[in-house]
Parts: sequence; structure tokens; C-alpha cells
Amino acid sequence: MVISSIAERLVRGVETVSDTVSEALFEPVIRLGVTGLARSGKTVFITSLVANLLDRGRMPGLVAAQEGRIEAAFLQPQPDDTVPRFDYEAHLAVLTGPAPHWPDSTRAVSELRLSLRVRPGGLLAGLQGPRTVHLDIVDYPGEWLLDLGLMDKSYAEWAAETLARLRARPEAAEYLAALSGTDPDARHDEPQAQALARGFTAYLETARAAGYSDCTPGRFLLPGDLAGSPVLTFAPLPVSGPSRRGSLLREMERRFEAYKSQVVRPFFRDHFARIDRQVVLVDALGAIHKGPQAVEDMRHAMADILGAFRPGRNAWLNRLLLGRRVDRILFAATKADHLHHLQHPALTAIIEALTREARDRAQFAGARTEALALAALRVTTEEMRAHQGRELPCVRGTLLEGGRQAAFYPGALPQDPGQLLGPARGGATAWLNDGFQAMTFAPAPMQLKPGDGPPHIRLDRAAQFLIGDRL
Ligand SMILES: Nc1nc2c(ncn2[C@@H]2O[C@H](COP(=O)(O)OP(=O)(O)OP(=O)(O)O)[C@@H](O)[C@H]2O)c(=O)[nH]1
Ligand SMILES: [Mg+2]
Repeated sequence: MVISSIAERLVRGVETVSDTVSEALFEPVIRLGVTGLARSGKTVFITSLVANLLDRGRMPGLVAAQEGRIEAAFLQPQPDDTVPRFDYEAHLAVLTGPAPHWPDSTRAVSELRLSLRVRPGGLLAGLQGPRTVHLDIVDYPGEWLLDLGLMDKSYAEWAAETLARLRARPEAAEYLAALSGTDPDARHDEPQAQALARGFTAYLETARAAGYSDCTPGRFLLPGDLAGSPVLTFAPLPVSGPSRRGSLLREMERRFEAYKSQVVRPFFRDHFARIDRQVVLVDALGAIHKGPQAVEDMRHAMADILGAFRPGRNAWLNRLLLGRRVDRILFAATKADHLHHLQHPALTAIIEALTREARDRAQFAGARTEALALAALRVTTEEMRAHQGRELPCVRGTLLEGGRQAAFYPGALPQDPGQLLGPARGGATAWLNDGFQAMTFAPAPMQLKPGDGPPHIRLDRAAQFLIGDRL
């Protein structure tokens, strides 16, 4: 443990030095992390951001583009040979092809390098030639950040905390029943270990569906290519003393440590620790539609996710970061094209309030933060429609189900976000008024003018906040 962290520190030290040298002498690299919970809009965001940085006709809010200082933008092989490449071309093709549709779910880390040749602005304008800035975009599931809390825990501590939580939840009854017939000191028996792990995973799935956000270990719910492997075949057992050799308990301890060192640690070391700028995508409209409990759960999950960006919170992470940190974090409510722009300020206020606690902490730690409502791919148009003597601000698009064109008014969002978050915090199970409808629109076939990227809402503002100062 000690040896590996010293070695890690040395490697990180060398990396940091070489990063700084190459940054000063050669070409600066910005590593942009894109995260969010499942279905929050990460893949669509990255695809549209890259397309709109390659063709900048719709990016007036990105100052360097507006000033015409970006001379060229091109995709390059990424620097990390072992990370899957973000499949930009395939995602763009499904979104903008002749029969457009939404991309499939992606459940792992991926990366893409976009390089920009930029002429300096301001005082340096006439003095320096163009330089190349590399933007490395890293897509990773927000759920993985939740595992940070495991790193400073032993198996016994983790198991005790987890079991205490399970005992208070009806969703865990089945797992706890299976546990009551289990002797942790008995000889390790693989079918029994697997049955326990399956039972525990089933509990995590039910708990997540019921709206709990503390469903860790995160990879149990998003196993990817680790499904069925021993690092995911453990479960919490009651621990009353040191484990015996060859016992079930000893094997569970071993696998828990393997999960930490072979799943959690590499993610934080190889991906998280190297990020400079971060965008956290939030499907706030989806949560509001599901009701107060989903909103409250999302608020908790955001606070947990953002805890990872607060240096000092976790001793293990501090050692890994070596003083490095993310210096800008953007919180973006996605899919804002579900709303007429008259309702966007209300959505922005909600995302601000939803992440306020977490933002205050990050601010405290010196990172700049901003919250905004955006649509990475705008698939609707706006119109006002008369309804019972009132003009309702609607959006029109192609419905995902049935493919029909329809105009749609989702319902009122309160001007004061407290009206949503208050009941959610107080444990309400339904909104007092008519609630908020959600509608899924399909991407529409589009014809892009040369030089224009796909249509969006405020993607340029997001880009300016995230990278504009470095261009
Ligand atoms: N109208 C609209 N819908 C969007 C937008 N972005 C995402 N969506 C919807 O949200 C869904 C999820 O988007 P993805 O980009 O695949 O989300 P993700 O975070 O990559 O999801 P996972 O890979 O499953 O974690 C899409 O299938 C769309 O239905 C947008 O800008 N506008
Ligand atoms: Mg995805």
C-alpha cells in the first residue's frame, strides 16, 4: 500500500513536470471531463460539441471563434493508447444521417482529441504566430465517482456501514434473509459467494430503481466488461473478528481490496486525476417529470458526485492529485429544447439550486463554477399556441414514439426553485399542481449549411466557459 502510493507519486510527479514543460514549450493540452448520471446526455453533448468546434458557424458565444482566431480544427489520434476512442463519427452519423436517431447507451470511459490552431488575441495578436491547443475530451459515467468513498475504508468498515443501511430498507429484505443462513467463517465456496453477490446486486438495482443514490460499489450496476469477474463477486457480510484462512469472509475481503485497487484506483489515477475542466450534465427535466423523490435523489447524487471535486475531502485522493485540481466546473441542465426559451430562466434557476450546496463547496476550494441550461442538439422549434384564452409557450418536434409532429407544452416551472426543491426535501411523493409532462422527441433530418455544426442551445456559452480562456 505504502510502496505503491510512493511509486504512484513518483510517476505522477514526473508526469506533472513533463506536462508543465511541454505546456510551456510546446502545445498546451486541456483535458475536459464530461460526466453525468446515466442518460444525462453525455454522448450527444460530446458529439455536438466536437461537430460545432469543427464547423463553428453556430458558435458566436465562443469568443475565439467569433473573433475568427481559430484557423483550423481537426481530430487527432488521442494520447492514451489503452482508452477506447470516443466513436465520434458513428455517433454523428446516427444523429445527422438521413434517418436520424439517438445514439445507443455507452457505459465506459472513452476519449477523443480535437486540436485547434489558434491565433493569439489581445496584446499578443501581432507578435506571435498561431499555436496549437489540444482538447482531450474524456467521457465517463458519473456513477463511477461515487466509489471514491470506498477508498479509505476497510472491508469490515464498509460491510458494517452497508449492512446498517440495508437493515433500514425493505428493498434489502431478501439479501438479509440469505445472509442469515450464511456463516462468514465457513470455507469459501464459489457458488455461495456468487449467490450472495447476485443477491446484493439485485438489492442495489432495486434500491436504485426506488430512488436511492447511495448504490455503491458503482461498477455492480454498470459492470461493462467486468461482469461476472471476481472483483464484482463480493457482498457485505457481518464481521466479528479477523477472518480465517480459506474462509468465505477472507475471500470477500480480498475481492473488496481487489475492487479498490484494480477498478476504482485506476479510474481515479488514469482519468480523474488528470482532468483540468469538468462539465457535469444533469437531466433535471427528466427528474422533475418523475416527481419530488427523483428530484431529491438527484440532489443527493449531485452532492456525492461533486464531493469528488472538493480537494481535501478524501486523503487517498489528495495523495493522488498532488495539488492538481479541476479549476472550472460547469453544471448543465441538458435537453433544454424541451422548453420554450421563455421557460429557460426557470430551468437555470432550478439547476443552480439543485447543485448549490455542491457548488458552494467547489467555489470554496477555488474552482470557478457556472450553471446553465443547454441543448446539445436542438430538435424542436418554438411556437406560441392559444389554449383556453391563454398563450402557451410550446415547442414543436417529431415525437419519438409514432414519429408524429406535435406541439407540446410541458407545464409551468416555478420561478422560485424552492417550490420544487422544498417539497422534494420534505419527502413529498407528488407535486401539488398538475406536475410536469415529459415528451421525448426524435432528432429531425437536418440540412446543414457549409460551415455550420448541428443546431444547439447555448453550447457556445458552455464552450466559452470551459475552454474559451485558454484559446
Ligand atoms: N431533445 C433532446 N434530447 C436529448 C439531448 N441530449 C440527449 N437527449 C436525450 O437523452 C438521451 C440520452 O442521451 P445520451 O447522450 O445518450 O446520454 P448519455 O449520458 O451518454 O447516456 P449513457 O451513455 O446511457 O450514460 C438521448 O437518447 C435523447 O433522448 C438534447 O440536446 N435534446
Ligand atoms: Mg453515452
